[in-house]
Amino acid sequence: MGTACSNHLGIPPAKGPNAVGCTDFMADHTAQGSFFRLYYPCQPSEKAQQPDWVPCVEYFNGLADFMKINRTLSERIFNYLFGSFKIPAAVDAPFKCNDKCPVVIFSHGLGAFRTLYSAICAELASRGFIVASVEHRDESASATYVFREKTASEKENKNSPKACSSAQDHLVTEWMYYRSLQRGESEFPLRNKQVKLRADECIRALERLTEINSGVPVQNVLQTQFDFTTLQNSMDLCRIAAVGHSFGGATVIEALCKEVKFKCGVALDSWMFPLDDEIFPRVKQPIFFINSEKFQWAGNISRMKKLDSAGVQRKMITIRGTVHQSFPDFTFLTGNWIGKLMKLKGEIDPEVAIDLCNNATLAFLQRHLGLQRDFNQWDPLIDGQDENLIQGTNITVLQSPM
Ligand code: 8U6
Repeated sequence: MGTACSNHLGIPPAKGPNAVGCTDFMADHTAQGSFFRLYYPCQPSEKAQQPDWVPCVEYFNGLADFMKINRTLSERIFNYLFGSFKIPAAVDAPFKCNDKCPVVIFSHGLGAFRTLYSAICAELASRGFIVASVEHRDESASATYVFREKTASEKENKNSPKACSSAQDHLVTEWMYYRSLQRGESEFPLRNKQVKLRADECIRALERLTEINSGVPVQNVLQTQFDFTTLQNSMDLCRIAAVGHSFGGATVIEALCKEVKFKCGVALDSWMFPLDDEIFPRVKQPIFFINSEKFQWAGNISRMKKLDSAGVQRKMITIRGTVHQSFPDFTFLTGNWIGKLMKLKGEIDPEVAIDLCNNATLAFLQRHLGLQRDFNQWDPLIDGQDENLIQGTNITVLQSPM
């Protein structure tokens, strides 16, 4: 990949006490399997290698499709501008076991994929969480891949095409790209079907983690150097949360409804449209809505407020000067002019915004997972107490009778 003019730009390193390791996991190899990037506390090391932020060009092609721009040109531009960024974590570094780690399942937005939220996921891992950032196979990711068995002729042919990641010899990569809405197709049925698939994928990721924790041998289709058996008995499976952005925020709510093992959820600038109205009264776990200033509208907020009920903690804050894309990593990787033009940046310093988001998230997770840590230092953020926060929302909602 190219070398970019990226001197001062980059994904901010995590601020917690642990070094962060990062690996990829896939089981089984089909679209019905589970695929996630795992962030975890690791042993510190001088010579640690950092993983590529965007693992291969197919993801840039997918982003071009999602943005409805020409692939050939954009592949070069994307690769030049963004192709050499690294994630602030160490590839396949050895796991550091201290106490049992609480677990977070992370769900990405429409047209995104598993690697684009590393500033959030790495921060949680540096604070002691094991974080699985799922890559969804519901055709809402810009790009993702599965494997299929080689045909007889492919088995004879020795020079197999260059793959994004190495898998077993008998498998070949098959790419799966974003599916946009067809002409005349109504959106709700598609998004509603997708949000259910997405929730199932979050639950499946949790099942794979549970197996890894119990020491059941689970085969990683990807050939990484990370030894998953070192994660045996490392997880606190009574302390599991779901976190997601945009479509991933809706996924969090659907997943909480379907699986009570999720003890709480954090929905970042959630897009509520994909959800059935029936699920709002059925979700019993605490939910924290962290919104951007620019993205929200009355209809979306009123659906969030439908989750309010007596006896359950539902919190909402808005980060001043943020836009919808203040949560994915792209916000750190362009200059101010381009960033604002492309709506990747708002008025606020993106690092200040992500710190508020991460610290408020940590305080909420401590409160509702019952952690014994120092994240309660950020309790005021949950109630919007900061000059860059608004308690609740900046949107005026005419509350309709429920
Ligand atoms: C502009 C999401 C770029 C860019 C993303 C815009 C986006 C981008 C990279 C793709 C998807 N950050 N998902 C210039 N809009 C690079 C250069 O990569 C985030 C990013 C990011 S999302 C989202 C969902 C829908 C839409 C926009 C973002 O959930 O934040 C529409 C029209 O659907």
